[in-house]
Amino acid sequence: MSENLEFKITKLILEHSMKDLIEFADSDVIIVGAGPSGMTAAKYLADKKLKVLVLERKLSFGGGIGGGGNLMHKIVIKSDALKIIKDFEIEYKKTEFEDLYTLDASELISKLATGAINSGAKILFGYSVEDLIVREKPLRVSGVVVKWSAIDLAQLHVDPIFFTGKAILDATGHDAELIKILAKKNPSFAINVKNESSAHAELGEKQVVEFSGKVCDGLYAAGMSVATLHGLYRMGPIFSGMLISGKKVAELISKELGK
Ligand code: 48F
Repeated sequence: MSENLEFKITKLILEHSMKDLIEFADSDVIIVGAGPSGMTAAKYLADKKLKVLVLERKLSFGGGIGGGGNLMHKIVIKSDALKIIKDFEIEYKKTEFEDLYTLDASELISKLATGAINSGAKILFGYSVEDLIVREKPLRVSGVVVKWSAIDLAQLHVDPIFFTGKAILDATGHDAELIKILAKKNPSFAINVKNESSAHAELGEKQVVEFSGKVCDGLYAAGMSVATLHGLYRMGPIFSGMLISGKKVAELISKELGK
C-alpha cells in the first residue's frame, strides 16, 4: 500500500465516510433540517439511544437562527424554554420584561449542535432531501430520497440514493418541504397544506407547539413546517416554540418507537 500522505488522507476520508453512511443509511429516526427544531429533536431522540441521522442541505448548522432578528445577533426566548436552554448549557440573560430572555444566536447554534452530537446524533451537511419513500398497506412514509446538494446546484441529471428510517421528521422550516412533496405526489395520504399565516407572536408560539406531532404514519413535523402545514401564525425571532416543538416531537417519536 502506498505510503504517501495524500493517499492516506483520501483512504481515511473514503473509508470512514462510507462506514458512517452505510451505518446511518438505515436509521431509527431521520431528521431533515439542522435548524432549531431539528437539532433539539435530535438531542432528545439520541438521549434515548435511538440511531438519529440529521440531513442538512447547507454546509452549516442553524437554519434561521444565525440571522437573529433582522441580522442583529440576539434572539428572544420565553421562560417555558429555559429547561431546554439549560439542558444544552446555553447562557441567557434576564430582561426588564417578565418572562422574556435574550441569548446570542451564535451560541444557540453551536450549543444546539454540540448537544445533539454529544448525545450521539449524526449530522451530515450537503445532503438535500428531494422525495420520500412510501409504502402502501399499511400506508406510511418509510424513508427519504437524497442527493448531495452540490448535484442540485450544478443542475446535473443524477439519480438519488435512499435512506430508510422508522420515523422521518420534517424540520425543514417555513417551506415544509417533505410535507409538501408528500401532499403533491401522494393523494392517498390526503394531506392538505394550509400555508403559514401572518405574524402574531403570542399565538404563533403557542400554536406551533400545540400542533407539532404526527403528519401520517412514519412522518412527523416540528418547527415552522408545522405552521405551514396547519396555517398557523408566524412568530419571528422568538425561538421558544421551535425548541419546545422539537422536544415535544422527540418525546412522541421515542414513545412510538418504544423508548
Ligand atoms: O428554517 P429552519 O431554522 O427551521 P425551524 O427549525 O426554525 C425556524 C426558525 O429558524 C425561524 C422562525 C422561528 O422563529 O421563524 O425561521 O423550523 O431550518 C430548516 C433547515 O432545514 C434545511 C435548511 O437548509 C435549514 O437549515 N432544509 C430545508 N429543506 C431541506 C433542508 C431539504 N429538502 N433537505 C435538507 N435540508
